[in-house]
Parts: sequence; C-alpha cells; structure tokens
Amino acid sequence: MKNSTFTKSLILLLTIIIFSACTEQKKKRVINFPKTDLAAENMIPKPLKVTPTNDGFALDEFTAIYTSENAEGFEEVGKFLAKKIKAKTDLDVQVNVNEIPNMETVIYINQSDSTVFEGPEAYQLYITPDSVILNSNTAAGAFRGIQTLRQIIPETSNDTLSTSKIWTIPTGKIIDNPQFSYRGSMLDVARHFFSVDDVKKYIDLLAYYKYNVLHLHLTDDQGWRIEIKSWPLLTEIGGSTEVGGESGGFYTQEEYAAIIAYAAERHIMIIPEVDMPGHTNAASVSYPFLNGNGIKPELYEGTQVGKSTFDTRKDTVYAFVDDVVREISAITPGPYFHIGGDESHVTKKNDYIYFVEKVEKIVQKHGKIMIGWDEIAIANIDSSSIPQFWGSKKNADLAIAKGLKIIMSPAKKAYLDMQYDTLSKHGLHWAAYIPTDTAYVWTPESYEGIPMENILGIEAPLWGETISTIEELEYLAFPRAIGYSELSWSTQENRDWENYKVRLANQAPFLDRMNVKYYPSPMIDWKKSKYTYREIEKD
Ligand code: TNX
Repeated sequence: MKNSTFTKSLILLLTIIIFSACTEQKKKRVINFPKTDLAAENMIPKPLKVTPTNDGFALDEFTAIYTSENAEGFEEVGKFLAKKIKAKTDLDVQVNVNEIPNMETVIYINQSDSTVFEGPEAYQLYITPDSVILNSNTAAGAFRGIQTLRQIIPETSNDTLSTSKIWTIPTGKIIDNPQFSYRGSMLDVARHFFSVDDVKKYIDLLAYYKYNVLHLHLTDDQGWRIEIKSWPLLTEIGGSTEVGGESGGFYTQEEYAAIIAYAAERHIMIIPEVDMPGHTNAASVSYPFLNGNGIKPELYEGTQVGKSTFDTRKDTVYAFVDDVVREISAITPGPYFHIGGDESHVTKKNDYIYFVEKVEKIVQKHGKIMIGWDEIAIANIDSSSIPQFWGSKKNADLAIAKGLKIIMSPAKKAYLDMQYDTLSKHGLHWAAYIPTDTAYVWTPESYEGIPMENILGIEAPLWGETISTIEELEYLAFPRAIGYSELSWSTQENRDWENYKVRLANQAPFLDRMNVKYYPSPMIDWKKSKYTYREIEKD
C-alpha cells in the first residue's frame, strides 16, 4: 500500500516536472495577470482554509486534465470537470490524452493518501500559474474539490492580453474538509409528483454546493410514488392522484435506479422513505386490509395530516412491509432506509412503539440502518438507528439519552417549504416564516442544546403540498438550500452573514445559467439576476 502510494507520488512528480519542462519550452506568451485574491472568491460552502498567492492560472485551449490511473472514480471526476468547463467556457479540455500539442497548463486530479485531513471528502487544491493539483483520498473528495474549482472559474474570459481567450483562476492553496459527514436535502415527491428530470436537476444543483444526500419522501397519504413489483396496485391506484387532483405519477424501479445512478455520479446518496404507520392513506386505498383507522380509505387530494394509520397488530401488514423494504433495499446501494414514523396521530402509542420496533428489525434484516422522524425515539430502538429531529426537544432528549446520532432538520430553521415572508406565493408557515438570513444565521452545532457529538449532519426538507412544478420547487429551495450547504460543510468560525451575503449575491450568474427560478430575496444585492422580485411575484 505504502509502496504503491510512493510510486504514484513519484509518477506524479515526474509528470509535473516533464509538463513544466514542456511548458518552459513551449511558452510563447507572457501573461501578465492582474493581481488575484483566492480568498475573496465567491465559494460556497466556504472552504476551511484558503491561502492566496495572488497570481493566475490560465484556463484556456492549451489546458488539459490528468487523473490518477487505477484510482477508482478519478477519471470520471476529471471527465465531469471537463464537461462543466465546456458548459461554462465552451473550451474543449481533454482528459488523460497522451499528448496535446502546445499544452501549457495542467489540472491534475490525484489520489493521495497523505492529505492533511483523512476524511473521505477532504481535498486540497494547489493552484500555481502552471498547474492545478487537486489531491484527495477518494473520488468523492476529488468530486467536492472540482466543485470548488468550478466556482472559481470566472464567468467571463479575459482576452485583452492574449490572442486566445483565457479564464484566469486565482492561485493559492485550499485545504478543505466538511464539518458534517451528512449534508442533505429531502424532496417530497408524494404530495406532488416530480419527474425524473426534475429530480436530476435538483441533484445537479445540490452537487454544486457539495451536498452528499438526497432523501426522497416517496409515499404519503396523497400518493405512492415507487413501483413495488409484488404489490402493483400501490402505484396503479395509490400513485394515480396528488394534492389538488392532478394526475400524480410514480417511478418505475428502473427510473428510481436511474436517479440513484445519476446521484452516484455526483457522489450523492439517495435515501428512500416509505412513511409509516401514519401518512399511509394511498397504500390503504390500494390495499384496504392495511388500514387501521376504521374509515373506508379513499384517494385523498387535500393537505391535512395525521388521519391515516396501518393496522399495526396484523401479521399481514408486516408481510407487506417486508416486501416493500426488501424490494426498495435491493435497488438502493446506500446504507439507510427511512421509515417515516411522523405524525401518527391516530395510532395508539403502544401500537406505534410496537410497529417501529418490528419495522426496525425488518429494515435491519434487509441490510439497512433505520432512519425515522424524531417520534421514533420513543420506541426502544437500536443504537444504530437515527432519528431525524424536526421539532420535538423531548424526542431529541430521548435520542441523546440513548446515545443516538441525530439528523438536524428543525422546522423553524431548516424547512425549505416554509414561506420566506407573508408575501411568499408558495409554502406554509406553521413553523415559522424563514427569510434568507434566518435560514443561515443559526447554529446547528448547538441548536436546542443538542450536543455536537450526537449530530450526524443537517438535512433541509422540502415538503411538497404547495409546489407542483420545478419552478415552484426552485422558488422555495433557492437561495436557502445554498445557505444550508454552508451550515453543514463549513465551521462556525468560517460563517458570517455579511460575508456570505456577498458570496450568495454572486451565485446569480450560475443560477441563471442553470435556469433556476430562485426567489430573489430583497435582502441580497443579486449580482446580475435575470429575475426581479416583482417579476417573480407577478407570474
Ligand atoms: C409536517 S415534519 C410533516 C409533513 C408536512 C410538513 C409541512 C414532518 C415530519 N411531517 O407531513 O408535509 O409538516 O411543512
């Protein structure tokens, strides 16, 4: 292991020396870069440590990307970067080609076991006038590193001093490592269905801000959105409508697998949620034996919660749950299965506890770790299971007493479906109004006294009662989801609203290029936004 690391480092060193020598020979131009400042770049989330050296790296038609050989996933990261450079600059940067005539600058994406931080997503960027060297232990770390690089490629080229276009990347050194290993968002595709393409677009945006989890809320009272081959009526009947009476929809297992693969290419894990024993009207309409509330189930297109429940004392219910968990687990590579467990208001407490404990065993039998909303902490759950805190301090305390890891999603701060203010066209406000600053200015590290050692990470849920199109989704998610990426990646010392505000304002060109209809919060002096507050409110 050590030997191979040494050999790799030697090869890298030789490669750089040869490249530098060639560069010396071939250098036909002298580029006088204006003084740069890497520390003043608009990177989100803010990296741990940035040391500027005030020179420039020329990204241009003479740049090539090289990646470590035989290091799993590194070439794919290089190709992903090349694609994004093409999209931003129209440059065709070659990846791992033998020789490029007149090549002058190199981006080297290198697998290295000797980065300052050992975490799987840590990376280091060394940017000099001749080369960009990105070191990381893993392809996931390299992938996070290229997001930083994407963010510091200028929007426009500087071609005043050269015959060809140059995008000047500021030189310096970045050492980076995430504060939390779990950085997620949740998308509710049950209240309103979102297409595979919509989900992919959301994944693309999350990836740019270094998220690593997308939790899909796949079932609820209003819809069942994932094909279960052994129980076909779930989607046939339970997937046929949505809030407001539109036609609903669902993902076939192949489509779900396509979402997983797309996310995996971006080093994002999908966590499936099947919400039980409450929030199960769509399942009970499809198979009425599941129903435990005594009322004949009918398709539901409203937005009330807490009326449905499975019959938790029936063996056939657990046979059903076993099939659902088995089928979904078999096509989900990640370690987690989310069982929901929230707002089961019509399930008796003892029945609820009995259900959670039985379903936990089923989840474990299929090789997964159970996650559930914070209510699951009232059951006698295993130390590996993870409650997702959305508001009950009492449940959080139970989880802490049991030494459990918790996912932080406090509704008052982290719910993407809360309205920004009273003028917001979409969203709810039962927990709070959450303007852009409130979403950013809080301390997940010590929120409600939950100790740091119990916190696995942060997740920003986007519930779907009030949104049915990707534009509406984007209006609620952006810009707040950008702030949550910084809250989960960057340390408290590195976060500052005034400083963040400026960096956020400068996301407008990226968001515009991605055709994201973000809410142009009047708190932010958006750099160059296509949309104004009034325009969005009007349409
Ligand atoms: C509460 S928070 C819910 C969801 C709703 C959401 C709306 C939680 C675990 N459950 O069923 O969609 O409020 O904000």
